[in-house]
Parts: sequence; structure tokens; C-alpha cells
Amino acid sequence: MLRVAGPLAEVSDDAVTREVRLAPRLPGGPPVAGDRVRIDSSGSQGIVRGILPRRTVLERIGSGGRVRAVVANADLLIVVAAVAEPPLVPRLIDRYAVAAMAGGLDLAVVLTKADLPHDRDEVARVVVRQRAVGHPVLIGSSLDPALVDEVRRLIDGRLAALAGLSGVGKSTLATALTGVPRATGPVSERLRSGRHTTTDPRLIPLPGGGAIIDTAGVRSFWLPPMGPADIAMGFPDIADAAVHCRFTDCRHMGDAGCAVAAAVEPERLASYRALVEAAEEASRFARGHD
Ligand SMILES: Nc1nc2c(ncn2[C@@H]2O[C@H](COP(=O)(O)OP(=O)(O)OP(=O)(O)O)[C@@H](O)[C@H]2O)c(=O)[nH]1
Ligand SMILES: [Mg+2]
Ligand SMILES: [Zn+2]
Repeated sequence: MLRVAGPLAEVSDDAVTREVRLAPRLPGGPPVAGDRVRIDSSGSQGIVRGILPRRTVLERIGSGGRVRAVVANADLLIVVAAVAEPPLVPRLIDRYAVAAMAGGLDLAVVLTKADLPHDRDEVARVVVRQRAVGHPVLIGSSLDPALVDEVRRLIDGRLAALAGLSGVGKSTLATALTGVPRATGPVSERLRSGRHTTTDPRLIPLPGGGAIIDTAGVRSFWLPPMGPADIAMGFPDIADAAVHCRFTDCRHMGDAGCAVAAAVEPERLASYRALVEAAEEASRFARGHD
């Protein structure tokens, strides 16, 4: 599934791309970019009759508060973040890492706009911290073919979803990687409108193998209900330190005998705690408490 637009969708089977129609009330539907689907080709136009089970998924809250898939079956989530314009938000990368872990994807970070003036110490801390927990980190300018080549090697034939704040350069990278133009636009206009330039997630094959999905307009991914232990799985540094906590059900929220606070970086602990608090709030909300 390359993209979905209302009742129509574009599908590809490696050789050909064609437009098909979605069956009404498709179970588990609508399908999303990356989905593998069953197509009934008996009529003049193919009809999507089924969605095959998803290996991985990234979701968001759609209209009416319903959880909807945005990207299916991607192997890798590439968080694109600018070192400046818009400013780097380290905590956002940690949140994406938890969404990737929950959805079954690997995570990598691409830092763009290194050609602009930025706080080198802060950026270096983010690079070191993310690499330390096993996430590949690339840094450069999306306008520089050298970074584009590195991203291509990072993807290495896989299906990668690109996500990040508006204006960080996702579409610029996507265009450079695929040769297929994606709408890009100056940051200032977007800040005024508060809207993303790109609005339809679309799977685009890369020449030489692999593919990307530019997750347009998705501010953040939905996280399933998770306890502290689940969230800690998205923080390998915290999970490692947690083996030394006095209690096995330690939440690392200031619990007695907690070994985590002394072992991990304060910014990482703050990221983790913000996610635990958000998850607790979400579950209170779901249970109908105030
Ligand atoms: N200086 C510099 N500008 C960049 C870089 N990458 C992207 N830009 C510019 O930043 C602006 C935003 O880039 P886009 O690729 O449209 O950003 P996006 O992430 O796709 O944004 P949305 O579609 O709104 O989510 C464009 O004017 C790009 O030319 C970079 O590495 N350095
Ligand atoms: Mg874009
Ligand atoms: Zn602890």
C-alpha cells in the first residue's frame, strides 16, 4: 500500500503501481502506507478486500479520539530533528523511541541543519546519549548529498518512516533520497499557520532498494497504555540500571532504594518520568476519573 486517499488507494507489487478501491467497511481498515493487502482483481478496478496482519505499526489519535494506524510494517523509525530552526527538543526523541519500541520498530536519529548556528555542546550531548543506548545517529545538512548518502546506507534496503517536527527537513531528505519531489516550505510560514507542509503519508521506493514513508502532519505518535516497566524498555540505560533497584517493581519515580537516579543522566530520567506521568494521566482519564 503506497497511499490512501478516501475510498481510493495506490498499491504496488514491485513491478506495477495501480489505483484500487477500498471495500466499504473493510475490517481493520482503512489501510495505511506500508500495509500489505489482499486485492480482488475480478472487476475492472481492483478492490482491497483485506489487510494482512501488521508486523509493526505507528499510530496516532484521529478524529473522534480514535486510535488510527499511520504507518504499517516499517522496519525503522527515523526521527528527523533539526539542531536549530526549529530548536532541538531532546525529550521528543525519547518519546519517539518509546513509540518505536511499542510498535516494534528500530529507531535512528538524523540531526539536520548542522549548517546553521547551533548549541554544539547540547547537540553533542544528544548524539552521545542516543548512541549510548544503541540508536544510530547521523548529523549534517539535508541539502548535503553526503548526509543523504549516509541516510541511504542507514536505511539499507528497509522500509523507514521519517517523523519529526514540522520544518526539520523530512521532505527535503525524502526528495533527495527518492528523486520524487515532496512539497517543502519555509519554516516561518508554518509556524504562523501551525500546519505541516506535507499532509499525506506516502510510501516512496528508493532507487536501489528500500523505501521511505514521510509521515506528514503527524505531530506525535500515540502510545499504548504502558506501565513504568514497559516505558523503561524504551530507555535501555534505565532498564540496565534498574537491575540494581531494591524492589523489582521500582518505578524510578523517587522510590526507596532506587538505583536509577544515580546511574542515568538527569535529562534522560526527566524524559522517562514525563512519559510515566503522561501514561498515568492517560489511564486515569481512560478509567473515567478526573
Ligand atoms: N539550512 C538548512 N535548511 C534546511 C535543511 N533541511 C531542510 N531545510 C529547509 O527547511 C525548510 C523545511 O524543510 P521541509 O523538508 O519542508 O520540512 P518537513 O520536515 O518536511 O516539514 P513538514 O512537512 O511541515 O513536516 C525548507 O525550507 C528546507 O529547505 C538543512 O539541513 N539545512
Ligand atoms: Mg514535509
Ligand atoms: Zn528504580
